[in-house]
Amino acid sequence: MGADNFQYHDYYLVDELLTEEHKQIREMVRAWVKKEVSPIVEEACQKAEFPRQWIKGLAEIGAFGPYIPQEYGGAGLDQISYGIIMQELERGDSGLRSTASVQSSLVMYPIYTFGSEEQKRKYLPRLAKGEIIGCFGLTEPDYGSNPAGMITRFTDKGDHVVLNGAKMWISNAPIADIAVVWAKDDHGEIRGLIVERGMEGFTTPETHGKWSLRASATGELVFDNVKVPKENIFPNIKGLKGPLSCLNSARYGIAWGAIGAALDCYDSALRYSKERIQFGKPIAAFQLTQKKLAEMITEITKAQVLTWRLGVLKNENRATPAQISMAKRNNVHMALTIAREARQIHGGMGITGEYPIMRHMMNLESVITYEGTHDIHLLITGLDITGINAFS
Ligand code: TGC
Ligand code: FAD
Repeated sequence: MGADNFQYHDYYLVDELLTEEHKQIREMVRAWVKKEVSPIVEEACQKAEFPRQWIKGLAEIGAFGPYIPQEYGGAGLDQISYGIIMQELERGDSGLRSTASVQSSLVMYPIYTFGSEEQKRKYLPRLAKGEIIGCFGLTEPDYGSNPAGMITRFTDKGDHVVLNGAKMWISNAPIADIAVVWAKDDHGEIRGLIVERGMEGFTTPETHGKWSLRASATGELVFDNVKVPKENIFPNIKGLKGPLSCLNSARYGIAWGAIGAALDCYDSALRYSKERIQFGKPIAAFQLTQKKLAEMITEITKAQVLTWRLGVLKNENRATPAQISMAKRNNVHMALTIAREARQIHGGMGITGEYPIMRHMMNLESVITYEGTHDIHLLITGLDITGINAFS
């Protein structure tokens, strides 16, 4: 990739709604992304490799468990800080943000919220330091949008349980030391368990051939009569609301993150359009180019305001799951549309790794699918406003 000349855009002065601490966090994460991510992300994607050195850096900038209390190793920050971190990481690459959001929202959050004191003390500080990496197993080969139907289950054997089944499309699986797994017990009730790498019968085959999120490791979780100690089961949660609560936190982070990808595409398109001369003029001088750019900054600005407000509600514990769904759906679609338009502005150069556009565009095809597809989030809004369930 060429030099990272990214400039932030804040058309409605949303910065005035942030604290000095928020802005300092943003500068610190942005500087780390410029120094450690931008120079190697293109090659990592081309080779479909997750650069493991990012783990130490992510831990150092506080991207693992930003809002987990300090007594458990987290940074004890507010929800807007968490969002800002996700935005800056996804400005670098959605796969990088994925690694941090899975560790924070899908592994540390459930351990902190549903775990026993022993589980919290055992895992959270090490996850925050990046000494261990976690993943989150909900989706199965036959149950994606409808996780309630999952068939992975465990049987009570006295002091331990025996786990059987498989999870698919799991971010971080190939590099994970632990997996937060959602499975049914003997009564058909969904429970959460912590499965550790090294437990006999537990494997994590990597998923190859992705055209999207290539700098993020994705895999399966396969459980073949895995003996899991009972103390690894979350004591404080039963039912689908357990994993779905974790998704609220991750979807919130994605709503912020998508703005980062959109800003990177817009910024690159704006700069390119002023430099690229056709018909004796910069292409920015043509009305059709200006229409694209003006619509991009309009949509980014709307998303920035929406997401800031969601952050305030989240800080006050008032953000509803449906409000989070609306922001995730809107912002990811906005970012994907902007990536496609930015690709047009870059002409042929837009398909090369010289610019970040095509990489963001391909990544966002996953982001619009995972954590609930675009249409599932629409139906969540539909249910919220009509009271009628249109899922089944
Ligand atoms: P439903 O009957 O509506 O709900 C079952 C129970 O759950 C409660 N609930 C929630 N609780 C907390 N937060 C939410 N967002 C919740 N939504 C529902 C609900 O109140 C009920 O509680 P209770 O006490 O009555 O039992 O469930 P349903 O089976 O009809 O499904 C609803 C649906 C379709 C919306 C849901 O299953 C869904 O969201 N599907 C999408 C699946 C999904 O998002 N999977 C994501 C997998 S993880 C992932 O993609 C990680 S990518 C990570 C990365 O790399 O960044
Ligand atoms: P399906 O559920 O089969 O959906 C296919 C299509 O049907 C979609 O367009 C969907 O909107 C539509 N559809 C389904 N039901 C309805 C309905 N009722 N009404 C209207 N349309 C409907 N999962 C994890 O558990 N952990 C992870 O870490 C994780 N990481 C991922 C990383 C990547 C790169 C990807 C691609 C996925 C990841 N996932 C993960 C899985 C992800 O959450 C699922 O892919 C997603 O929930 C959709 O499930 P599915 O792929 O089975 O699609």
